[in-house]
Amino acid sequence: MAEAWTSQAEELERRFQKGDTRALARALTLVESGHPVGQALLKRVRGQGRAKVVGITGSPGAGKSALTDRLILEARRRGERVGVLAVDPSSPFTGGAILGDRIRMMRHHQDPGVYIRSLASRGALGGLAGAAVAALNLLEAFGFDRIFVETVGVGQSEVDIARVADTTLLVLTPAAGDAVQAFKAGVMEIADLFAVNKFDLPGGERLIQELKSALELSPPRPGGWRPPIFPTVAATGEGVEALFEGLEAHHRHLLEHGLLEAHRLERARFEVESVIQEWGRRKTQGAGELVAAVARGEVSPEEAALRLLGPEAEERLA
Ligand SMILES: Nc1nc2c(ncn2[C@@H]2O[C@H](COP(=O)(O)OP(=O)(O)OP(=O)(O)O)[C@@H](O)[C@H]2O)c(=O)[nH]1
Ligand SMILES: [Mg+2]
Repeated sequence: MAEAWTSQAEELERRFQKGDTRALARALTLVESGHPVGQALLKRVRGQGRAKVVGITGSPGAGKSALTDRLILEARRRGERVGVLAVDPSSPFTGGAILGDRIRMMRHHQDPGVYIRSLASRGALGGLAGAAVAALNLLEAFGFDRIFVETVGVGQSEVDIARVADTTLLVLTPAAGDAVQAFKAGVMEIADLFAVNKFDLPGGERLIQELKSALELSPPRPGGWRPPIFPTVAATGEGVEALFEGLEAHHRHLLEHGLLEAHRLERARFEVESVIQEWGRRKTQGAGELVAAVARGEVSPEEAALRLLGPEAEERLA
């Protein structure tokens, strides 16, 4: 069995390295399901390639996919090869969003310089799953110049995406409640840039003013970066070129201040934490007796955790 896997992995890697997108698709499926062949491939190609990774987050229906679609066009105009990950795209508000994403981004399907993938994976605590970051690493190793990662900003996922991406774009709309959402502790701070999308609707100017005042009060960013605000109409593409320039400016800022490496370290830290969390959850599910002993006060939670994940636990994790 193991031998069959090895040769499968070798064949897949050969095609992957040649730039075969079907091999990429297969690899993503294997990685997402945690299959050993996927893990083996990822281990070998990891660290190849260097993409500008842009996280795009915001409340459901803010226009993240429509804006991503426009940003892809802009990136292509500049000759970049683009990978897109839409993580957990189904939203309770817009419903059927995976289909919506497909339709919105359909025009790129004939373009060999664009690869779009939806992932229906969510982490244990509602944040970004480790599998999504593994998929991102695969896309990067495949050699894309730019990777957009769209996540719905509900709960933990917008904070997670900021740990994983180099540049985080928060998409807001003039719609009631959106500004309140943005002002929630933690969300303002994660955005490197803001897009006030649906600027064709009333209330856009006011939202920009509110954001500006809030930003003046927020703590300074590394290297003195001040998050810019871009009005956009994703439906028509208005403002998207300026927004793209903003993404580029942030990337240059990261380079000039030596901050890119810090972002990569943070992504790796996030991945290790995700693995610990996932293993912990899996092991704890199968440890009813031990958990009961903790409940009775016979074993401390720390002792239990050590028994489940300590040195002897490694072989039992397989
Ligand atoms: N008026 C207006 N409508 C827009 C604009 N951008 C997007 N929309 C519409 O807003 C709706 C949601 O757009 P999406 O791009 O699917 O939004 P999303 O943020 O990706 O949504 P989820 O992935 O479901 O969270 C669609 O009906 C779009 O046509 C805009 O600039 N102006
Ligand atoms: Mg979407």
